[in-house]
Amino acid sequence: MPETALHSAGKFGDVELSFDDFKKIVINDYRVGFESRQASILGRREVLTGKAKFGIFGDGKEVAQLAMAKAFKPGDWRSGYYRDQTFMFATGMSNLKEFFAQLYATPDIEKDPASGGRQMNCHYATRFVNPDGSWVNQAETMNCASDISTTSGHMPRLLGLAYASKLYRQNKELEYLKQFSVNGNEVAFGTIGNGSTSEGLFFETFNAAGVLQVPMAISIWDDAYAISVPASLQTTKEDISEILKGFQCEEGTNGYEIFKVRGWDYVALCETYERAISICREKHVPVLIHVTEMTQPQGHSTSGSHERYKSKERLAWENDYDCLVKMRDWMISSAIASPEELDEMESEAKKFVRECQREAWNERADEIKIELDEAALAIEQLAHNVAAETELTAIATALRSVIDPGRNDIVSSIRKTLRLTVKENTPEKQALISWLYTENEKNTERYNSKLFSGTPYSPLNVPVIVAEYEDDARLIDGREVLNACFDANFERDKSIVAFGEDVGAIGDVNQGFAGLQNKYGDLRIVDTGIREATIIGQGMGLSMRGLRPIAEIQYLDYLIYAMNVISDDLASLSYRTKGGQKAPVIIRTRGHRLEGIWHSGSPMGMILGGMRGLHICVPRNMTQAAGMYNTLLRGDEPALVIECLNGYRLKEKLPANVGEFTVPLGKAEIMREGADITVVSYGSTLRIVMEAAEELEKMDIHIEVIDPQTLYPFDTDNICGSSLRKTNKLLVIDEDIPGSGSAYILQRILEKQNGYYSLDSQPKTLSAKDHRPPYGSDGDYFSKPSHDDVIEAVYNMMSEANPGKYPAIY
Ligand SMILES: Cc1ncc(C[n+]2csc(CCOP(=O)(O)OP(=O)(O)O)c2C)c(N)n1
Ligand SMILES: [Mg+2]
Repeated sequence: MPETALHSAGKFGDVELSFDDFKKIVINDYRVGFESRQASILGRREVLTGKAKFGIFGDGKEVAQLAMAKAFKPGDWRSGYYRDQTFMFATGMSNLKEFFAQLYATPDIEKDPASGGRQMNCHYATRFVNPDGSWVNQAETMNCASDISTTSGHMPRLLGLAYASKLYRQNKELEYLKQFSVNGNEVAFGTIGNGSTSEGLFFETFNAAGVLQVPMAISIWDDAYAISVPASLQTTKEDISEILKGFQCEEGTNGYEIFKVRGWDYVALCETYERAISICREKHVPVLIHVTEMTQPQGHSTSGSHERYKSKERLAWENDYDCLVKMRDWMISSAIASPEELDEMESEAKKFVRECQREAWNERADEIKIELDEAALAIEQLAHNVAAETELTAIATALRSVIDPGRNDIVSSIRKTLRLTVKENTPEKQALISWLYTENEKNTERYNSKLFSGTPYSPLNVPVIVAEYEDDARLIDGREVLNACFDANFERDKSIVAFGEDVGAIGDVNQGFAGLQNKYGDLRIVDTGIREATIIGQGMGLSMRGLRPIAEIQYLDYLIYAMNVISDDLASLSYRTKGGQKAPVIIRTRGHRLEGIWHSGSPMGMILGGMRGLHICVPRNMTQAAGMYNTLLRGDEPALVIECLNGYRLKEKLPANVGEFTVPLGKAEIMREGADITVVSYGSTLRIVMEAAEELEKMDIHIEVIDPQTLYPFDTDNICGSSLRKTNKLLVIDEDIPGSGSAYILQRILEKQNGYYSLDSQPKTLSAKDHRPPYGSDGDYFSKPSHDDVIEAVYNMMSEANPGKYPAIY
């Protein structure tokens, strides 16, 4: 096993301790570690006996986490993965009862504050949004960003959490934000498994933090495996800190301090963490702590057993080098505790863990039992007066005899009962239906709520302020409207920052930020490397710590490089914490149509399918975009704004209140009235539709053009559905592939807005071709909806309805 220490370890703690105090600390540490191990063992048993569905635990990783917890202070952050229960217990950010409540999927934030029963076990979070939507004082609390299951997916946000401390330390204008930082003295702690360092997100984050020099401390828990795949197939030289040596700071360079330490060596671990974290905290130098020789006493998870793929020798080694066994041996040989003392403490700890487990189980089971009894009784009462008495009695009996029942058993039994009594109508049945409605409401809150934070600070509650124009308002390039909007907002709110590729010195590739870095400084408007995933992570982390980032993705086509972070982490944050965390980052990008295969994308279907949990804004011009930024920067929910790539040089009038007027989200606008066909379009195609409308007018066809402006939320006042009541015909035009963004719009209008009932002909869509558009004007013409395509699509619908008046063109 590798064991070279790149840094020799320092002394144990700053404060001089008596041997008795020292003993107490160590014994307490061991107790926390031992309880954590018991929780893993018991947790696994609960899954194998069917009380919980899946289990993944931190056994074999306890001792390093005890050491890490010693270096963790109020104000600090953790962004980690599913092995960290010991750290969470040791810091007090979680406890055994919450551990079991989550294992049992208890849908209650009092019992599982991390996720309200939504996440698998060992997925941690602290709650930093109060129920009224305000922030808790993060400078005083220990903070844990919500875990996700996708390995390494939590790395990009770690960068942002660390970067916030850099901004809080270096930008004196932020001193008023006292509840988020004390002079940037916080460290963002990351943990990751050895196997997961093979992911691109790990390397992207690692490099970016080295460039930015932020207080980020990454611990790699190295157990030499990633499920069944050994280090030889994961990591060059089978040693991650060895290959990252080039990142080591040298005289006069930026970079990392890199440490390597064995996962069973309590003393070395405490010394290493103390030393590493003080460098990180004081100097804002990122550190890597590679913890080797870790084990997995129970294997990877409850899904399989490691005996299948680990050799006998490896398994024997894991037994011998179990970190708790080694710590125990060391405590005895150093006269810290006798075997008898430890035996006694261990047996008490076992009892305590068992009690916590029972309480967590009983609290959940008792609640369900009450509901189940009510439901079964209501079914039995209904059974007496209906034809299907025997079947209903059987349903009630079956429900009462379910072992470890869930709410699905209850609700499903009621729904089946209602199907069997579809032709009956008795007071008992009405009672059952109303019971179901009441429970459904509670279950919706338990299982379906908080996709968005939905607080009083939501952008949906931002007051509408209309754009005002002076009589002699200047006609300027669209990009200048945006530039004026950003300028006003940067002036107004010191917590706003913007960053991305080419955003700083040149003010973005289309000059929306031109001149603003000079005016507001390079802590507020700044260039980044080419690293889309961590640009989003950077935004996420900053926004979780009270700053207002605009994270720029240079072109919409490159959003794919950040989709994993946006979809897995950002979009699910509010939902998976049941509103306990929020990250109001604004993602700015530009797209739809310019040139060639990778600069003309309009993958709205991908976005709508993968980013539920963000507002999706598709402004038709830069003035509307500015109004949306004004709204979003005053709200507290994440959003994507897609500017029209071909619109920056088109002339627009400058509103007098360019930094103040707001465009409300979800409000569609009728761009042109007409009685023949409702045409719904957005973004770059909208202009083509408006031009086509002129020519169609000459052909005696009057289209009503509607711009939904935002795709999520979509037309909350049913403007599209109402328009259909007049025109009875619907055409949706966009430049995504067929059946993608346009299919979503159809679903909203036909199903949600009941538009189907107003139609007198088949609803149609006009989209781009199935492939991406080739380079050049011809490529565009033959791939994306053109002026001609729009006219013909509209005309053909009219022709189909009235061929006499509108004969086929060709
Ligand atoms: C992106 C992604 N790919 C694959 C998985 C499936 N998976 C879950 S854990 C795991 C192994 C992780 O190994 P390692 O990083 O070494 O952590 P360990 O479990 O050994 O502590 C894999 C492949 C996942 N959750 N996410
Ligand atoms: Mg591993």
